[in-house]
Amino acid sequence: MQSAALKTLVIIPTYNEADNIGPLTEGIRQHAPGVDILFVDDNSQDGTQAIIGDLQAAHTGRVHLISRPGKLGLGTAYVAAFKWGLANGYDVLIEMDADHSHRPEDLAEILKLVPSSPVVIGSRYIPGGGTRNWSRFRQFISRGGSLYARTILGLKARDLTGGFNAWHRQVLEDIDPDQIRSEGYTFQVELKFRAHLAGYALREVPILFVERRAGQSKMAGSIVAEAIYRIWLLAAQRGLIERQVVERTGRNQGAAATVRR
Ligand SMILES: Nc1nc2c(ncn2[C@@H]2O[C@H](COP(=O)(O)OP(=O)(O)OP(=O)(O)O)[C@@H](O)[C@H]2O)c(=O)[nH]1
Ligand SMILES: [Mg+2]
Repeated sequence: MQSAALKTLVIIPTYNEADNIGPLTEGIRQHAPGVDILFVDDNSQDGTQAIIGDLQAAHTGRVHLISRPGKLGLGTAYVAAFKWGLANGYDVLIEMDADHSHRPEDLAEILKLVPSSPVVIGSRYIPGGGTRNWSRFRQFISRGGSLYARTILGLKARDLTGGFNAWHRQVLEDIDPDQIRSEGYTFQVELKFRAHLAGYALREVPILFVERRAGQSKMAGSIVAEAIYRIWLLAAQRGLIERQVVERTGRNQGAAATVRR
């Protein structure tokens, strides 16, 4: 299938990203003119929603907004957006951060692989990928986090915690993200773990992750501690998740792997 034929939605959760979303939208329109954009805003207090309103007026029918009453977290923002995208007939749903950490030029590279790959992961940790403006400590935490999750969960992909990923609608229908209870970085790990258990190959594309230009970082030590515990919880739930996948798809994992590559 040609990528032009695939109706594609880029999902961008926002919490106080007023300075970022205008330039980001322009960058996406330039590098990936075929995609629509869905913002999920959690009642930002810095005027983010007013700017989204301006963007909607400037790009009629191509920019959408889910407005939630308060800061409800990234995981539930993505779940709400996935449901909206599936209900509105999108074939491909892509996660992307608002703070310029994820570059529109890398979105274009991800889109090239989307027609042939049901799951495409933007990866900092394969050749050609990387991070810019990150402290050694932050790099250590992120690399260590992916290695830790890979080892415990038995996944081959190198960048498990990243949130710049593309999903064919069938994958999301098979893995039912609504079942996910993980938050923070583990939400991204659990999406990939579920897709793997459903038999999908996790195809990685190199990306350059750039530290946020504007706005406030929300990284905290408690997030790391939570991730360490939640990966073990996920490993313990492997059997349960496999049963959920079999119930939803009517096929076992081996059969799924054969069907889905
Ligand atoms: N809707 C919504 N968006 C959120 C929430 N928390 C973070 N975001 C957005 O999710 C994206 C990723 O969050 P970031 O805070 O950039 O997370 P990070 O990149 O891991 O860490 P820093 O950039 O260092 O803060 C950004 O676009 C945020 O605005 C939330 O609770 N709700
Ligand atoms: Mg960020």
